[in-house]
Amino acid sequence: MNVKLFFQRNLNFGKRLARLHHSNAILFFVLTLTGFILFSTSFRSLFPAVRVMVRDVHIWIGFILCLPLLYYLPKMAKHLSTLKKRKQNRYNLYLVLTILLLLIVSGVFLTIHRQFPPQVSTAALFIHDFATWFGVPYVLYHSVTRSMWFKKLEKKQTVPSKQDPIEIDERNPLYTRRSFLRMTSAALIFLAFLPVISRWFKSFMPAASGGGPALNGGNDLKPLPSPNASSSPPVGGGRKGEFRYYTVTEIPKITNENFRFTVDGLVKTKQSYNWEEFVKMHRDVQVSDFHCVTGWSVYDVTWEGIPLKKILEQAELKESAKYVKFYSADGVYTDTLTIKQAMMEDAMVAVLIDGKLIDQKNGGPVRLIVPKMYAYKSVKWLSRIEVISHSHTGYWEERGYSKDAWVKSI
Ligand SMILES: Nc1nc2c(c(=O)[nH]1)N[C@H]1C(S)=C(S)[C@@H](COP(=O)(O)O)O[C@H]1N2
Ligand SMILES: [Mo]
Repeated sequence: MNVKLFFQRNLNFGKRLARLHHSNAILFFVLTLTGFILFSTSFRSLFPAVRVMVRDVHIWIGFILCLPLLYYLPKMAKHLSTLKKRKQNRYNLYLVLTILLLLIVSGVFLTIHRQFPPQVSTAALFIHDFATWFGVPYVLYHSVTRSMWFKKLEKKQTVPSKQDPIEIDERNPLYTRRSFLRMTSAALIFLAFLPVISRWFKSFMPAASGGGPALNGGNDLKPLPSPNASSSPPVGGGRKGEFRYYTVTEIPKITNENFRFTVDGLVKTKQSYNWEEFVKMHRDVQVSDFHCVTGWSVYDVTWEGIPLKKILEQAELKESAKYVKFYSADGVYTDTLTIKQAMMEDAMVAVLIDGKLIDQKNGGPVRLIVPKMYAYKSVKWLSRIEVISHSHTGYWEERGYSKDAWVKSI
């Protein structure tokens, strides 16, 4: 082939790749941004109304990002042939493609995770997180070190003259300046991500708590309930996985003064307990899994508390009773179950987790758990149960979450 033509073609090919690379970079940036927003717990309370929209945008951009990739893949062999002598660039390419593939495949599974038992989303979320914590800093490093600004910084004062070809070897000051700048950027980016990455790693370590006296969990209540024998040590062997603590308000602090637990509405005998009375109620122990609809789960949690069924039976439902509405002491969060759902054996007003008083940030001292449903049904800082005749739309359902909260079982 004509040599000139060959170079001409390769040049065009290169230009097209560069353009592709550019649009991908923008999409990747928006994906990273929406991804962090979804991951952030403070965003839930700041802009709860747009949470579901941000999720959909994230998913759609993920799909759109597949298009340039599909366009690129058939041309990959050709691209690789232009990188024959550039080992570094080739490795970079393999690494970026692997990260993208992991993110896309796990992202697809996270999008449709409700079709599968929770173990699928546990695995998919792990891969999605892993690829993010390694991929995003890497891509960031890549874009910083290849930016015009950085290139200028590298060449500052060291370029002898425009005509001289720059020889890069270990004795050239440009080389040391360059590696110094690159190492510094790598270190800075790594440091910036260290807190999240280490927190993520820690979430896979066994819970540090174990043994010792029951703590007050951040709230201020006396007396502390003494755990059942099967609760401490927990029959479930201790929970596996970490909760991601969510709230849509300031975390309420519960004390003997402000604690109230009431059951009212369409019941024959209204119930109202202060803390001293509440801790005297008979509690059962159960081991169950806890699933958030965003994909994370905590397995084998040993809960101790009062079965919801018992509480409702004690209050005696009126004929007109159809739904049960749950109120949080945060003053904002609510959700509902039908009477039939509320009568499920494992729906529980929980007080202890793995033999300890439930942490304040975990919804303590008293939270609802509905193991067969996604945890947005499990109202934290539960303070009131109202039996009603009309349906009520819960906090997150009001903001786009599905009314069907059932978790698919194996
Ligand atoms: N009061 C209140 N209850 C709540 C929430 C909340 O924000 N406020 N979030 C729900 C959601 S979506 C989940 S996944 C679980 C999270 O429980 P955790 O924060 O103890 O992990 O609580 C549920 N109950
Ligand atoms: Mo959730």
